[in-house]
Amino acid sequence: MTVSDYLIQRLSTWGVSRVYGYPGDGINGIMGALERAQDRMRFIQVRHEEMAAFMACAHAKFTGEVGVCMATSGPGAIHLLNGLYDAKSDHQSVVAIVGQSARAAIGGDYQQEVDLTTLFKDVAHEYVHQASTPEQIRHLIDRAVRIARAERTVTCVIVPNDLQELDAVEEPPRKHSTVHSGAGYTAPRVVPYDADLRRAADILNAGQRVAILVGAGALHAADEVVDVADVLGAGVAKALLGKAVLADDYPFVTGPIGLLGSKPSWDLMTGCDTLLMIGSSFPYSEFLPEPGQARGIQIDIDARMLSIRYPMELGLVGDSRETLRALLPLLVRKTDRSWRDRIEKNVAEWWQLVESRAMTAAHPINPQRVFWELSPRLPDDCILSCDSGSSASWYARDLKIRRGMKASLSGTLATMGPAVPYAIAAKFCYPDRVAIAIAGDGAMQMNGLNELITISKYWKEWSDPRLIVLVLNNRDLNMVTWEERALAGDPKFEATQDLPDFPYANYGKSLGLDGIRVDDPDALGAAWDRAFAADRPFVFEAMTDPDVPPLPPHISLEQAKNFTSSVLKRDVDALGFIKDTVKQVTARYLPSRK
Ligand SMILES: Cc1ncc(C[n+]2csc(CCOP(=O)(O)OP(=O)(O)O)c2C)c(N)n1
Ligand SMILES: [Mg+2]
Repeated sequence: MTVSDYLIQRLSTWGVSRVYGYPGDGINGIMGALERAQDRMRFIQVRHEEMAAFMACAHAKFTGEVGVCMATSGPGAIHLLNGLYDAKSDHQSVVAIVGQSARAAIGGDYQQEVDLTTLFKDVAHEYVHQASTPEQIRHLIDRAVRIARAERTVTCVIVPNDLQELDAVEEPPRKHSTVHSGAGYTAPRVVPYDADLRRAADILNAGQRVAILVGAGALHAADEVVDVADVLGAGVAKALLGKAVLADDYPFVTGPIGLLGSKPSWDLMTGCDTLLMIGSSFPYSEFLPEPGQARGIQIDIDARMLSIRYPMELGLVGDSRETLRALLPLLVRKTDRSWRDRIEKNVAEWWQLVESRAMTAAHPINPQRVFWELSPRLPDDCILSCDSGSSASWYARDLKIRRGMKASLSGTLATMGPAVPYAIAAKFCYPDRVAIAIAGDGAMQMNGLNELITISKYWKEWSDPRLIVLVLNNRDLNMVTWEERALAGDPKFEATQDLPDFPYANYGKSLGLDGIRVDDPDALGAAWDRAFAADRPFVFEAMTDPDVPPLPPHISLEQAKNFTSSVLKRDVDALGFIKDTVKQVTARYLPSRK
């Protein structure tokens, strides 16, 4: 058995059965071991190492297990970085295993030699080590996996290529200066002390207008959030990564918050006197209550994330489900339901507004309509992934998620590129569930198109072959175009923003997938039906209008003035914009803090 065989064996001992990666001579030894271990370990070949890191991240997000990615030394390792930062930023357990030049060459500016310990020192700062002897492999793997799981973070093991071929040492000799590690991790039950739960209950019981904000840390606590919201007569807003915490058909769920948020979430936060934040690090404080307006309580498994967005009166370190369960018996049911009634009325009005916006004519297709038609057609247990761009606004606002679905995106890093690789990882984790990737044309041109090749390589092995890639073909880096208009008051700069057209659906077909290009809004419903009835992955290309503003409901008057003046004065798309979307930019669309 070689060091590489043992490394793979140790990963299997930890329950890892799939790695996402790309080969190279810096990891030839490990690739050889993978060939010998095919019955236990599956290698998923991507087009670019960043995609392997995205997939490992999505694997962790969708399964709760550790995700593992592999890359060769030098360029391969460097390519992993953005995907690893995505995982780190969203607190996902990912282990990266990368090659390195031979031990004898290190320090010699050797071919493909990069100081990888330093390169990964930020993204994997909780644990990054380079092996120099076979005895280390056991504890390097044990510690990398355990620390990634326990700290919900990224770790990295660097293995020089000559070391990979040496004889394995499974059990270091029992003598001075050796390390004797074991495998296995059990998550603890983390609940605050009773006295602190009581303090939290006192604050919540004293409040008359309670707002709840949930994030990814509450994904396993749906029932408890519903019960607490019911007792407290509260509304619940969802940070982007917490979209799947609660179904959108609850009348008290105000939906997304922030730049991609909803009006009822804005009203919830500006009107509350008590804020209960659960498992979220939602970054934009200006969408939370003003400091002093509300008494704040936060529950998070990680003390580092407490009281950084709002000065909380009480921060509780705890698992969201366990903590809410322990809190519930201490809460007194609010008899005055007027706050809750107001929230529910706002939510009902909001959904009408969302629908009417979706049905507003645009050229050729209003992107909101694409999502509006999709929502009722979503299969019960589908898995959604979304990219960064205007697509994320419509995903956040228009898509009605239901119980049993999973959904994720790059929440904190907000990088372009994850939608398609996340969906591919979802298909490997749950081959019997439909995956839907939602991406802009910019994201497709950046990397999604290449990953269609990965889909074409693997789809026949999935028990349900359906993976739908929705492409919003607006020939624009639209989210940024709108940010420039609204936030900076600048007109669209075509040199930076315009994208070339590309036949996404036809390209998918050329790869043996199915697809359709839709440019008629009334054809959307039938097109979705076709995509869901397909016997293979499907590229759904919607020709969407870049002049529909994906901007937030809270835009201040100053920003509104900026954008209207830029649009009016200099913007080449201004005429189309004014003609087609002036209906949407109404006073209702632009509430400002009084
Ligand atoms: C790697 C990376 N580069 C740049 C950005 C900045 N950015 C955010 S959204 C966006 C536009 C995305 O365009 P597209 O994919 O076409 O989606 P659209 O907004 O047009 O729907 C850009 C450039 C980013 N978030 N990540
Ligand atoms: Mg675009």
